[in-house]
Amino acid sequence: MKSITKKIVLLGNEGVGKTSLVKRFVHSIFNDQYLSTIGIKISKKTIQIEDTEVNLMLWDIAGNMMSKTLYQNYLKGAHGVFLVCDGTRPETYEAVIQEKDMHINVDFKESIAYLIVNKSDLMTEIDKNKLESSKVDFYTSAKTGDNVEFAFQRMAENFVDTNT
Ligand SMILES: Nc1nc2c(ncn2[C@@H]2O[C@H](COP(=O)(O)OP(=O)(O)OP(=O)(O)O)[C@@H](O)[C@H]2O)c(=O)[nH]1
Ligand SMILES: [Mg+2]
Repeated sequence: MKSITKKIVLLGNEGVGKTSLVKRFVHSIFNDQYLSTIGIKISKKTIQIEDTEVNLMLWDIAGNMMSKTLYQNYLKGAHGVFLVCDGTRPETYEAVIQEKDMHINVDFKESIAYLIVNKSDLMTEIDKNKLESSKVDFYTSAKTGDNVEFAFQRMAENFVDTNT
């Protein structure tokens, strides 16, 4: 079997659920407690797509790092970027839209960037109407697990050349 290794970075403000998404995807667990990430945490999960083993290196970057220039370094060599916001906090959505349009799509053009609106389990119709749905790639809930595996799977599929 073919084996490839890809780096995926998760970005977004504090408390939007980046660590929770990784834990849900990698370990199938969820915790209501909020333990802010310090710096960066790297996790690994291997999934199989067709005849390819895809090793995903997941770089979970603390939200409070986003204001610091140091965090640019962590993006280097990223094959994929998940920009994560909290669907109940519009300011976190504005922040990732800005980050995606002004920075990721400009300085990291070669990486695939997806926008995730997390905490869909808490979202009301009013919350949904505040977001421009055309800019959203996935609505997820790390709590219920809704769409989480699907989002990572979709990302991984980009890395696999299905013609070979
Ligand atoms: N209801 C609900 N709560 C969530 C969801 N995802 C995360 N949370 C909660 O939101 C809080 C923050 O989650 P984290 O995963 O720690 O957020 P983070 O983005 O890693 O935060 P930083 O590490 O500070 O950048 C925790 O209390 C989680 O339990 C979700 O989909 N639904
Ligand atoms: Mg975290």
